Amino acid sequence: SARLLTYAQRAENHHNPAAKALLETIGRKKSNLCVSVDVTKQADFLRIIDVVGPYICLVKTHVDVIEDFEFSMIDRLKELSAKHDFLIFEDRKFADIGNTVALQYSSGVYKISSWSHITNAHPIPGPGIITGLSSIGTPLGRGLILLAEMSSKGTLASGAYTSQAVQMARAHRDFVIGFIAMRRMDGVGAEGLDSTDLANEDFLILTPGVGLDAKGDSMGQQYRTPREVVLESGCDVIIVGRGIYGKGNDADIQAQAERYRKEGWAAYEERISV
Ligand code: 6AU
Repeated sequence: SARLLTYAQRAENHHNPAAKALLETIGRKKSNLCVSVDVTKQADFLRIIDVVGPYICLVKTHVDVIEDFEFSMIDRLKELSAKHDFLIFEDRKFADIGNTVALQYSSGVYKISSWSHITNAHPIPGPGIITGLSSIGTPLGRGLILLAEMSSKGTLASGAYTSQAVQMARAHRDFVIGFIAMRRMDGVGAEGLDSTDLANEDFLILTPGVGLDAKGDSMGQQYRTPREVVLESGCDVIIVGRGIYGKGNDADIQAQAERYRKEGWAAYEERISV
C-alpha cells in the first residue's frame, strides 16, 4: 500500500500532473505541510505566504474571504509559488450540479481553474460534479480532492457516505487525486473489488484539523497532532491554519511553520520505517 512508500516513489507512479507535482514537491522540500491562509486582506495574505513559503509544499486559499481582492493578487501568488516552490489549492468546496460547478470553476471573479493546481468538492451531488469539474480541469492538468470526511464535530460525512465518496473517486482516478479525510481510505467501500488493483491505487489524503496547542475551537473544529494524523492515521498532507498564521508576528509565524514542518516530516519518516 502507498502508506509505506516514499513520496518520491509515489510521484513516479502517478499520472495526474497535479498529484505528481505535489508528491515531487513534498519529497524535494521534505515538507508535507499545507498552510491554510484564511485572512481577509490581500497584503496579509501575501506577506504570510512569503514567510511560510520555504516550509510548505502547498498553500490552501479561500479567495472569497479577501475583502480587497484584485486579480493582480493572483499574479503575486503565482510569483510566490515559483519563488518558494509550492503548489496552490483553492479550498472552494464545490457542491452543485456539473454544469454549474464547471462555470464556478472556470469563470466569475476568481477563474479558479486558471491558477489553482488543486481544488476540492463535496460528493453530495453525485458523479456529475466530477464530470463537470473535470471538463474544465483535466485539459489544464488540474487535480480534484473529494471531501470523504470532515474534521468538524457532528459531520454527516461518515459511514456509507464516505464509502460512496471513495467509490465515486475510483471511477475517476485520472482526475480525482485524493480526499479530505481523517485517515487513509485504503479498502474503504472496496468489498468485492480486485485486490491487486486496490493495492496499486494511490489516493492522497489531505487532512485538516491539525493543531499542536489546541484541541478545537468554539465552532466545532477538532484538532489532532501531526503525529496522530500522519503516523497513526496514515494521512499524507497536514493542513494547518490558525495554528500557524494566528500566532502573532512574522517571526512567530515562521517559527510555527518550521515546527509543523518538522513534526509532520518526522511522523512520515517514522511511518515508512516500520
Ligand atoms: O487550522 P484551522 O482550523 O485554522 O483551519 C482549517 C482549514 C480551514 C477549513 O476551511 C479547512 O481547513 N477544512 C477542510 C478543508 C480543507 O476542506 C475540511 C474540513 O473538514 N475541515 C477543515 O477545517 O480553512
